[in-house]
Amino acid sequence: MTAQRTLVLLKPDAVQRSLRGEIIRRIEAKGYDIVALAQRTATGEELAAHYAEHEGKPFYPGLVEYMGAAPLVALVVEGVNVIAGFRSLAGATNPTAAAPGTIRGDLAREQDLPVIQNLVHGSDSEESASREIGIWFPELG
Ligand code: YYY
Ligand code: MG
Repeated sequence: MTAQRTLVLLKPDAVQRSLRGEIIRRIEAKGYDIVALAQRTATGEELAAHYAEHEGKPFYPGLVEYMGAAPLVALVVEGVNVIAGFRSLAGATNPTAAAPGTIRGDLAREQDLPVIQNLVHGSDSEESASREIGIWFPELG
């Protein structure tokens, strides 16, 4: 397997809870390389493109609202098999199900909210990674 790139987001809850350093530490400690990093408040256009696969689902409006309400950090992370590898570091979508040792399992918790706040996003396939890197870092796309 040759090196891959994946698109990671440190979601607004990660920024608000000052967990950027802790999450980036885990990515670097694993041995992955951060090749791009930017903090900003996402636009509606970026979020509509990023979450197009979820449009129409019950959690979609809450998801887009939460993701756009405060700054997030977008990163491009590189390494061998990093797409699957980062999703292993992140853990399951629902923080209750996420295993201890993972970012979501250790640092997030389920809450009574319309959307799951789970700190991070990671691309789920090579196709998604290339599409998502093009949304957040057009200069790398
Ligand atoms: O890839 P991943 O982030 O683990 O989950 P997705 O199924 O792609 O969903 C994207 C995002 O939407 C998830 O991180 C939280 C939110 N969400 C939700 O609030 N409620 C669900 N039932 C499913 C997903
Ligand atoms: Mg996903």
